[in-house]
Amino acid sequence: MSVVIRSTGLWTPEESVSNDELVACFNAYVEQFNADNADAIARGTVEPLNPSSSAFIEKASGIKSRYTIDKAGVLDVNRMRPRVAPRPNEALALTAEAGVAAARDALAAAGRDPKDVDAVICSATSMQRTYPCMAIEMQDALGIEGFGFDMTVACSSGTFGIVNAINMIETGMAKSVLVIVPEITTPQLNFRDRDSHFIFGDVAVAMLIEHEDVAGGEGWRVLGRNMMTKFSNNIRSNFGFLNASEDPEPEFEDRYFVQEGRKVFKEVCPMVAEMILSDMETFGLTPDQMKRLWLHQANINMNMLVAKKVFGREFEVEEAPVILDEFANTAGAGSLVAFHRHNDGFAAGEKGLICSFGAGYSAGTVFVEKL
Ligand code: CO8
Repeated sequence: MSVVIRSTGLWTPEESVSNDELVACFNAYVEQFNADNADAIARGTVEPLNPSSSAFIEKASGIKSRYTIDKAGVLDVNRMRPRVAPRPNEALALTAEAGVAAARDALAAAGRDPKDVDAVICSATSMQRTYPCMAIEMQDALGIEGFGFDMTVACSSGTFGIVNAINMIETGMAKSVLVIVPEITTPQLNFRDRDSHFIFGDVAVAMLIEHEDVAGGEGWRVLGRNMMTKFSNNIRSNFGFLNASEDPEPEFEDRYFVQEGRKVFKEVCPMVAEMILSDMETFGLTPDQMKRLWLHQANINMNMLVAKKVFGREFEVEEAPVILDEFANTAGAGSLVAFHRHNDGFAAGEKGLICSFGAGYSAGTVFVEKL
């Protein structure tokens, strides 16, 4: 194969929320709810809410903090959602701004001019709007010619975006493609839901994918890639364009992220480990050749399980790096951010795997080798 991951770029919001800050707000909400509903709770007609805990969050998920586009709104007990100022159509959209910053970082890392890029793929869990495409707005802001389009595959948005870029380069449609993954997740999260209020954070990551002919011997050669999907309702959001026409309009809770976390854990881990091992066989690779696994970042315990099954042994933390502590789950961006942050120390020829998994279910693999 003659396709190369040439460089990566990252954008993070300025503000971060610690578990303790998030839990203090959640617990203040619980106290207020239980006080407001004391009579109904005493009559048994309303269930009391239970408090959250930082210790639970860290142990169950590995998350210690998360970036957000608006800390004050998230931590305001009377609001508990980020505050987003509407922008005029003439201004760059919020998610486009995040994506453009990550893309500029990736271009600078490779010393590339926007004119060197042929196409932009914006791939993320949710798009800020349906049209015009976010990718086309970012393409325009960056000054890239050619074309752009949006795509979405929840947590596998990043890897599926990379695979699309690889396919376009292999078929000769493009020599250089920017994959941009702006994951602004906190507005999609119900911060009043104890089971999930801690899970997500905001970030944007970008990857410049090039034909080896123009990559100048730098970057990571793609050795193989695969995509897999299997329908499941265990991670779902019913947010969509039909909401406004539904009578009655769906409740707040139904438009946001909900999951059966335990079921996801049990079903996805074996599915992904099997996929990785089978893909390795297909591409003539073996687990002992994998110096590092940049896995999807939803839950540290999931990653430990998947990595142990893949390696077939105990492993060191740097062999399957975790960014959950700082970023939390960043949906489709997670495995790409892990790669961005932890791809040091590779000699030419050493190999690794970028792998995502999540809602859909969906899973994607991209095997790479350092040039
Ligand atoms: N504080 C304290 N205790 C709690 C809390 C809390 N916040 N929440 C639950 N508990 C309690 C429960 O009540 C339960 O108590 P009991 O045993 O008395 O019933 C106990 O803790 C254990 O609860 P769980 O069994 O639910 O806890 P788990 O150990 O399973 O951990 C997790 C919960 C962390 C959710 C875990 O199941 C998990 O991470 N599973 C995998 C989830 C996953 O990978 N999901 C992928 C989602 S990401 C994705 O696909 C992208 C979708 C698009 C996102 C779009 C952006 C928003």
